[in-house]
Amino acid sequence: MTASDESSFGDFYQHQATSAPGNLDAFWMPFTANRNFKQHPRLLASAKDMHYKDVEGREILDGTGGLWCCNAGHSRPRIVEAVSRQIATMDFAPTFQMGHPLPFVLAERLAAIAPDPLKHVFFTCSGSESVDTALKIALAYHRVRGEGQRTRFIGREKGYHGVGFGGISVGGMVNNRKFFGAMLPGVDHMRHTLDIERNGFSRGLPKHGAELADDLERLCLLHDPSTIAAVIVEPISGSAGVVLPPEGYLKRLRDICTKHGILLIFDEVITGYGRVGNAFAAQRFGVTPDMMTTAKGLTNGSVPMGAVFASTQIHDAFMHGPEAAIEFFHGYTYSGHPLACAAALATLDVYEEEGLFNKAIELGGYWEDAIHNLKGLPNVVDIRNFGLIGAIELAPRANAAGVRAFDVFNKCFHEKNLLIRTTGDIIALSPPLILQKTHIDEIFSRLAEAIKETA
Ligand code: PXG
Repeated sequence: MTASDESSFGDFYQHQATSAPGNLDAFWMPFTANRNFKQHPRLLASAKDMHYKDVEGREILDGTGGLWCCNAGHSRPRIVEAVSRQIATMDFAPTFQMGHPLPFVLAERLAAIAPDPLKHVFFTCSGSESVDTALKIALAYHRVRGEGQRTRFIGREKGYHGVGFGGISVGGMVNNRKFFGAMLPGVDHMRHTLDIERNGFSRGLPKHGAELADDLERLCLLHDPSTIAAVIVEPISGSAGVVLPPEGYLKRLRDICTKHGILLIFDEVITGYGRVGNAFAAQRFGVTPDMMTTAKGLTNGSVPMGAVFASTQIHDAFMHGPEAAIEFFHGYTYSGHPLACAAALATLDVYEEEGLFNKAIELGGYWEDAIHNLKGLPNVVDIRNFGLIGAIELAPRANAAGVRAFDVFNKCFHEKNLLIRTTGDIIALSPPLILQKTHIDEIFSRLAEAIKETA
């Protein structure tokens, strides 16, 4: 890029920033209060390591890793170079009845960091597609084995599994469901595990609630286990405001699934790639599912990509019948896209070289102490943490749910130069794993000020 290119980009962003709100109208923004945003835009223009810069050049500390995805920090040269090189070499290649080396190389690298026996990888373009892919694999797996009557899925209240029809059906966030009709048939839900009364201000995993896994036994009694294809849960749910699994809960779910021949899917879209220490939460918690859905940190957020990990047993069940026949009628034009593969391979190099899968363990204690220091600030009703994830729950204002946290979010962005994320009245934090203790201090001192200054 030449100097004049750079300045014209600067002008471009400047122009955007000062545009009349009407000019921002064409982009119908996702999961955004569009009219409010367009009155008071928050526009980012560049990013490097732990920081964004907004269109006015103000440096903003990233407390959210973009949207839980930039685990290695922003615009890492190795990833930039890999993607640049790849687009100049081969922009696209089909993976339907054709191939190119990159997705094979990447799948092998991923299989090497995944828990046994999750050694087969199906590529998608997002977390939502990963979830729908895993649900379809589950149905088809049972069918190819002669158990086609297993058609039900079990999700969980407060679950978030993206926005496809499969994902919202097994998901448990009411606003993501209520507008969209009947969704998939044959889905039931377990109760969520958030219990502030018993577990408020827990450090790490909450002590109470492993018995909530027995909801699955009840649903097995209600529907008969032979009708259930799969259970899908996030090891830690993110979007609903960081809901942690009580100690022993995930192991209990695993045992019930195994007992009844039900597949267990961990949706690791936010917990994967080092967010909680180890490559995946499955490893950190010592509980192995039959499939894992991932995205986000896979490419450090740089190029859209998702990956579904399936066990050898699942994969091999499809590899029967005539050799010239397609075994699984599913895939995306961009499954194994060259740019995404190049980005993911470079990302894995950075994770490995910098030991980033250990950071959430190395810094977890410091992070935990720092976030729990916010106890006692005005309106703080709970604090939750695990790995390099944190949540601060605020009391809602009367008749104005979500507004208090949104005010804190705006204050952080505009006045404290800190990017946080809120859902309802919960502040969620998921910083890049490259952060240092000084960044942790900065995040929580700026956030504490914002909470104190917000009525
Ligand atoms: N599963 C889980 C567990 C997720 O967290 C998805 C699936 C869907 O991924 P895609 O790539 O289709 O968006 C997600 C996405 C937030 C937030 O702030 C979380 C997500 C996306 C946007 C915001 O909590 N998670």
